[in-house]
Amino acid sequence: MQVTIVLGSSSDAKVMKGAAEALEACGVEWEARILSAHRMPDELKAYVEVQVAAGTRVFIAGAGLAAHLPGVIASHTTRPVIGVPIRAAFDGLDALLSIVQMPKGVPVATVGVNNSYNAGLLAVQMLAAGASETAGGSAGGSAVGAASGAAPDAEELDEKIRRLREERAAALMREPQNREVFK
Ligand code: AIR
Repeated sequence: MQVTIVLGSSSDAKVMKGAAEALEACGVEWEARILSAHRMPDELKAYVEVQVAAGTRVFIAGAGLAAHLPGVIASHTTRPVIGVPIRAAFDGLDALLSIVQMPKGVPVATVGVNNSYNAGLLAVQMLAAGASETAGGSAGGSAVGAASGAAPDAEELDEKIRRLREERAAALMREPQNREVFK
């Protein structure tokens, strides 16, 4: 699978579903597992190593409170990690700061509080950027995230991302305008 999603608790599942939805919309393979950085540190390290060996190119990790999960994953791999701060207390500010304030040398890309959908999209964009160097579309429309682990086609991924944005814009255009906005 191209993308691995890790949740700090089953209580994060509802919020983290958005990441899977974005990946599904782009046809990217994903796998998810619940592993707490604090409650299951050894299992987490082992899982990260297994997933990297299995071909994971990007990790998405969501956690609330003292949200160290994305940072700990980043400490165990050089694959990019996208952190999703989850609102469990303090409007999610505790989780946001825990995720975004990584020390120099171990970066974590951070999306907005509860915005797991954006984490999924960002992962697809990372795959597309990597694919343009490796596959460069030369595979001629190969399946996105093929089970073989082949690099996804960059143009195909870009097209899917653009289509999703256009769908959102079109939905906004259908919303009431002018005085209707406040009704
Ligand atoms: N969490 C779990 N282990 C370490 C942390 N920071 C987070 C989970 C969840 C919150 O703690 O990601 O958002 C509450 O978890 P629970 O399991 O008590 O519901």
